[in-house]
Amino acid sequence: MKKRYTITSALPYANGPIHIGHLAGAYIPADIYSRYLRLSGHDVCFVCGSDEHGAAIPIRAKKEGTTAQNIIDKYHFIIKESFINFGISFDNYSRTSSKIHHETASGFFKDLNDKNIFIEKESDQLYDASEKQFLADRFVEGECPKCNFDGAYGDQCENCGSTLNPNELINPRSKLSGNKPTLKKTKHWFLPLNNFEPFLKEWFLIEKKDEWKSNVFGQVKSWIQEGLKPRAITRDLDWGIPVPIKEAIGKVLYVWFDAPIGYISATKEWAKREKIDWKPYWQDPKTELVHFIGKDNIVFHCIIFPSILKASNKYILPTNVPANEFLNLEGKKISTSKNWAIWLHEYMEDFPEMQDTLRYVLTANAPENKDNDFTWKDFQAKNNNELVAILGNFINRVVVLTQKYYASKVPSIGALNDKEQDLISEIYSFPKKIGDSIDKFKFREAVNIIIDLARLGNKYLADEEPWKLIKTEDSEKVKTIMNISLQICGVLGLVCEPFLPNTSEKLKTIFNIKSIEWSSISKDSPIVSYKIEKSSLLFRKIEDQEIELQLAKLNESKQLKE
Ligand code: B3M
Ligand code: ZN
Repeated sequence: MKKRYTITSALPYANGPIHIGHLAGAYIPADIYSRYLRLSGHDVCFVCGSDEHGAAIPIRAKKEGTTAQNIIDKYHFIIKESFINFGISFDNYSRTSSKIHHETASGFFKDLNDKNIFIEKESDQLYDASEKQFLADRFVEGECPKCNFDGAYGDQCENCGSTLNPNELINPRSKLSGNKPTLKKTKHWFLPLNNFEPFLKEWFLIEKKDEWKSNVFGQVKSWIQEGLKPRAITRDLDWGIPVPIKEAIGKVLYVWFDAPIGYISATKEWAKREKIDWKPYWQDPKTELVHFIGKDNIVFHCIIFPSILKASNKYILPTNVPANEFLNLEGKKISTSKNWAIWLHEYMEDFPEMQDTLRYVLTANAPENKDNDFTWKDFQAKNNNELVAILGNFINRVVVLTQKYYASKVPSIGALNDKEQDLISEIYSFPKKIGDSIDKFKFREAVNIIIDLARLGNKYLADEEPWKLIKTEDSEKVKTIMNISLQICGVLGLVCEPFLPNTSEKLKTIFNIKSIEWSSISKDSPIVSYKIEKSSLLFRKIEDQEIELQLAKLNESKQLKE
């Protein structure tokens, strides 16, 4: 049955470029999923955009001696370009500084305020007297009350993942001046999450129990069971979306209130461009809403945003939030501040034309259920031993033999014996197997199945030895062997599209085939053309030297920061 899907990837903060951890966590899986659903004939809207509010942006501006506006303008385009380079097929990549987003987010606030959902409260907040500024979220740092990590932010500890209130930090210090903050009274609007507990228990704990990934379910369950507290959704800041009521002049919406609404704004912007109605994508209960995020964003997507959507009374709730764990790099946590990262724009310079290799490695090694490690050695091994030696090698052999024996014309298939009949059935069972894994968000498993199909092809050629047979009186049989091998290449070309889009394009050109709907890939209409084209290089070997260079670069850039 054809369905409508709204798919989102976490909005990256426009305060720096993006690295492999981002790509592995929220963008590649979402892209695989979206491409697969489109190929399956579903109606898909896949959106994202830059998150341009929040404290991190003015802090970065201060550090670089520039304005917040300059920061977002610079990084929005750098990030957008990285996504284009790596083939992330967003239907729209928007930004939260857009007019449509300001209107949409203010509209949500006004609507919920009119419905008396919020509570207003005066409280003591950390204040930097020398900078004359309240210190929420990332403006303040200190020791985490839960794990004692000294470097927790006012809203979250990145070491243990706890969500925090700035007042809970031990020995807080201002990120603006380094001074010890004082306390000052201020009024804020709160979302009383405690009121949403019955809803969350019903919707989440009961309905989602068996469907969601266990790492996500476990985290959300423990938050709900610990008991939820009201959460401030306004801030005393001069960067953000002004709170649209007169009692709150000078205050802005909390970035985590407006950012997820950015998914809706991005959909509106897209629908306007496409001249279609955006509403079914967010308001039709038959639409599936799927959020792809990293594990540090779980609470916002599984508790806070669903509560906001529920309160609005018009919107659908997420069908699933297949959050990933973290990707480490060479055994250590990826860190922007320590420059322990592989930046996508730098990867592009060192490995041009090798985007699919990185997509492949990050998928085969995705931190789906637990944190995982990226190492340059493993990157090299996966490229050389899997993409080059298995997939590339099989394709190359088939192309070369077809050229040599049949001048690039596809030979016709003869009468099939039982073994060959079984083989054909097996080949055409792959798309379904791969699709089933994607449906379950098991992208590692899915990409491994693709390599298995290429393995099957290599084994077939090794077993049949057409290069020997061609010299005997059985040479007619070689036609069948090559025809079947060409069908394997054709199926590979189609099923690798969600994972390796560039490779898929090349394979479709070489084998003269067109994309067809995923479920129509069947032995009844064999995936072969009447001739093949000249081959282009699919994958190249990565030398030891290149890897040593990358390792040296990583250690060097880290030392520069220290
Ligand atoms: N910008 C946080 C992050 O990059 C945030 C995601 C927003 S998703 C609505 O971790
Ligand atoms: Zn902690």
